[in-house]
Amino acid sequence: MFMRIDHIGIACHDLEEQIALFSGLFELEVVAREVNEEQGVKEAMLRIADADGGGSYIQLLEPLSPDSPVGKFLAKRGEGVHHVAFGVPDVSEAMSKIGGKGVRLLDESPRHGSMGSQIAFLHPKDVGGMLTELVQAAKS
Ligand code: V0V
Ligand code: CO
Repeated sequence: MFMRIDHIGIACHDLEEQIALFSGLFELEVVAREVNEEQGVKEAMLRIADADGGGSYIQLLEPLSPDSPVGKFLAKRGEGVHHVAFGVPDVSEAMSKIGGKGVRLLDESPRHGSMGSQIAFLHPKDVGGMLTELVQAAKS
């Protein structure tokens, strides 16, 4: 079902500061930036690898407000790993397969994600405490 780790999402207070840290430490290039109002984030993707069907990235996330998912996470746990996103060939199919095993889906249908992807989240309490995102990359 999973083809790769698409990205690791990291919550931070200041996106520009965190981009400077990660790109400086690991020599990663910022390949996309977006404000996603629906998800309540300002985010940047730092490329690790390219591949047919989707690459892999670090996603840096700054909340747009304190009551957004990332804002609440920062208040409760501070900066750090927020979610792990797996690349799937078909997000709707993955949602129904995994949902059929009793895992709570946080989205009824796929939503817009970074770089034109289709995304959906699984409840962390049903996945060993890990907020899990499914990603169907945009067709290139
Ligand atoms: C909360 N919990 C987490 C967690 N966030 N556990 C692991 N990782 C996280 N990131 C735990 C929390 O400690 C609580 O456990 C419990 O889940 C309920 O959390 P809560 O603080 O009461 O907060 P809720 O219920 O209001 O929200 C939690 C969920 C929410 C996960 C349901 O954050 C959500 O719907 N997230 C999906 C959307 C999202 O995260 N979007 C931002 C990324 P205890 O304390 O009761 O034991 S956007 C993105 O990645 C994009 C655009 C992209 O990739 O393209
Ligand atoms: Co993400």
